[in-house]
Amino acid sequence: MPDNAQQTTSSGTTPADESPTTAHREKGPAGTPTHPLALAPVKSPPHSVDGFVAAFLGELNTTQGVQLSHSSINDQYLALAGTVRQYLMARWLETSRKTHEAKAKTVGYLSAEYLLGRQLGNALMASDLNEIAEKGLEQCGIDLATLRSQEVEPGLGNGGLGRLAACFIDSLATMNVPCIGYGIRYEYGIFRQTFVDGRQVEQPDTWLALGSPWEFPHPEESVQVNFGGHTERTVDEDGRERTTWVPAWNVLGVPYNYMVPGYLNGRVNPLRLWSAQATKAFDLSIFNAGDYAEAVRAQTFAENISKVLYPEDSTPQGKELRLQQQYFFVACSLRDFIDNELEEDFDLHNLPDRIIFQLNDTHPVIAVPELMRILMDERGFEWEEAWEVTHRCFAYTCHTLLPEALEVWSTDLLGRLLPRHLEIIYGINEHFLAEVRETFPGDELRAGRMSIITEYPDRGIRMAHLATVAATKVNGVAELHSQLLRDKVLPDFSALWPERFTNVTNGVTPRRFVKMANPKLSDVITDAIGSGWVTDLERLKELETYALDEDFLVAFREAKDWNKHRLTTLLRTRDGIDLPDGHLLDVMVKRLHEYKRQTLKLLHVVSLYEQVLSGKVAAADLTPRTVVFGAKAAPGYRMAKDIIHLINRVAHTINTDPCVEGRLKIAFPANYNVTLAEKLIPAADLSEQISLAGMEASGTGNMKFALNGALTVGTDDGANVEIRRLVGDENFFLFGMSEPQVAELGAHGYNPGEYYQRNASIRAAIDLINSGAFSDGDRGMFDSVTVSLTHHDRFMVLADFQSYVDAQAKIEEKYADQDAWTRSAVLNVARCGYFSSDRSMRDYIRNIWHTQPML
Ligand code: NBG
Repeated sequence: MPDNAQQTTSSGTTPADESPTTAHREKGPAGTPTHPLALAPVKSPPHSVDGFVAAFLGELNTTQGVQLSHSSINDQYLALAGTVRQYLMARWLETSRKTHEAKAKTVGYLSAEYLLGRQLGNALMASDLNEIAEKGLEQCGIDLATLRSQEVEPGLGNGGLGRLAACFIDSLATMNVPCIGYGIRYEYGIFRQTFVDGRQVEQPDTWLALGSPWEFPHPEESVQVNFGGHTERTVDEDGRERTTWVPAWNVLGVPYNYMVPGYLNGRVNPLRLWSAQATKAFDLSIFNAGDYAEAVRAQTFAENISKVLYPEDSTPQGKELRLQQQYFFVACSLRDFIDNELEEDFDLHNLPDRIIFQLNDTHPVIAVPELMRILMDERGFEWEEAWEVTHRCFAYTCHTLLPEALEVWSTDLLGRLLPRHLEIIYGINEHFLAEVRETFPGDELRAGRMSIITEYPDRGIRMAHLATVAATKVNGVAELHSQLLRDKVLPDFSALWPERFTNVTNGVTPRRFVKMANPKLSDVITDAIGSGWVTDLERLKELETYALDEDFLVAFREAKDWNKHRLTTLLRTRDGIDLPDGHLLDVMVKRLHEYKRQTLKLLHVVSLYEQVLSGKVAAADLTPRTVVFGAKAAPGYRMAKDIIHLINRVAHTINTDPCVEGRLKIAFPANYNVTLAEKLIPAADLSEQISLAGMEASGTGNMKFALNGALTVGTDDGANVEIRRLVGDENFFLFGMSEPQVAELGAHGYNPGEYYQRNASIRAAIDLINSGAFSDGDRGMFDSVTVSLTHHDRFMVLADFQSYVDAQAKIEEKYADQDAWTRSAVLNVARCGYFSSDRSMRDYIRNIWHTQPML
């Protein structure tokens, strides 16, 4: 806590004599407008080239303060964004008015991450402005594509979990479902990755540096968030015991609203991201005493809360700041919903009729005790009443199976930061364990296993248990994952409450990841079956008959070639990488993690190379192949960084060795992000989804590839299982152990050394790495990786190696028959309509949220 932090009252208001820096928004109409224009609906500029140009020039002149002739590209980009905003604005205001009027039940999506990707393209598409903008800008001598590439994407997430949140809010807007996305406006998003001598170096992501035209700050709607202090018991006028939290310090949460436009449907939902500020931006007393540095320190302390996204996605970082972030954004969000979205006299007993908060993993779970606190301490609810409401207001999605990724907060830390919440969590646990003991009398071992509190290694709160106890529904993100969640991660809970557990298989938005990312394929599809698939993806089924239509296959292949060409151009300018023509484009893009097994892909490449070096195979007999990697490693994850280094060193050696020139290449463009994904995925022939079975909760990249006409080589893991079932065995390359086989091997003791000894290709590939062939003769450089693979690898790479190599041989055989390959690719597209996030949203609505689309 900063020394000069401000004491606050428990109700979250600033004491009157310390004038707040912000004031709450007045409720209700600001006054009675008399001017007729103020009464008329908000107008968009005309939907025409002229209307667009006028609005654009207006933005340039009045917002950017420049003339076209003297404008920079950034000016033009900002003016274009401003223009598109003008078109969306009327719809946004109208959506908000209608939603309030209808008192519709809203989805409050609570997520610490939103990996949004660039906004401009999506906004243009959603408001049907692409052509108009292109023509209008052309008349001003401006190229739309240049302005598009000026945008720095908001990378406010690490990987799949954050991107899923972005897909879900897109779908809800498109389906006309009221939703507020709540999250954090990180000043620095996911780091920018560069490579120096093949090693990952992280640069800060200064995504706000050139201005952020998509956000609307509302400092006047700031919310105060309290931390620290202690609790006091008092007796109220009715003689009931009450608890008051007397916090020690506070910060302000400033909301920044983002538009989430539905696709061509007139709806624009809000995404509300919170930014932390010092309660008093400038502490006058300290300043007057001459301690300017101390005043600024207090400010920095507060602003740190929303400063950076934690660059982790599957291991918790027991960092106090992270817990501060979590509480910060949910406290802001609950207060915002209750104070600003509900009527003033709203009876909070009915809160579940108006909101369902979806907990995106455990990061927002502290919202549970926060709602209990609000209801009991601020609104006078009794425990049972408060619990009844709280329970019905939350649902929880788990996104992992890795035990180390399940968050546990030490009670010391939590008690210091949020003393009242810790008391409430203890209370929840007490009530919960009473229920367990009633259902399973005498089973103390079970009670211990289920307790929200763990005693080992230190006393801590198991956030997944808290979430499961609180939520109306708990879901995994693919069928296999949901089953393992029930059977292996939370079996005692599913025995107690079987009906609470459900599955919702993930999905991806077809707007961004097919229509926008792959315009050529989209045209081919639309020419064949009409444009309805964009919002009704199951209609892709109608493409099945086209898998035998020669003209269609040609058009389909042309689209793929066009995408490859586009990627080639991009990588040449972006990274100085040359993609050879005519190669099988074999793509593995995702976070770098041992369980995802980038090393398996790399060993395959090393093995191919070794066979040529040793003369076992003639280079001319290799299927020409370029393997593309894209991956960031969490900065503190040593092994992941070593693997990146190894990939880059192998790439350097192979790419410069004439003996495999034109046959084998590795491309590893740095800084894989949504923007790059949109170019890479449509170009891919082969999608690598090769995690150890039972480790990848779902995967969503796998869906994007299949929908863009790549064939998958994959294990029976996550959503791969469902993809394979839908596309058919003959259109999917399955390899490796199944989850039960993995479990069995684990139970018997996995001994990678045996595989190394028995399998000559494995031995040759590993030995080649150990020989220093990729490290200028330095034999020890990659010991960390090879020792792990051959001695104690939790993710059993060597056990699946031979099966993977066999699958690759089948892939090459099929690829040699381009017609057969293309037919399979078409069938992948045709049969993957299920993986639209619109379908995921329908599942959530039907089984979990019980909300309604608005008419
Ligand atoms: C990730 C899983 C993926 C899954 C996404 C979205 C986390 C903690 N989990 O398999 O690893 O597709 O969540 O559900 O980021």
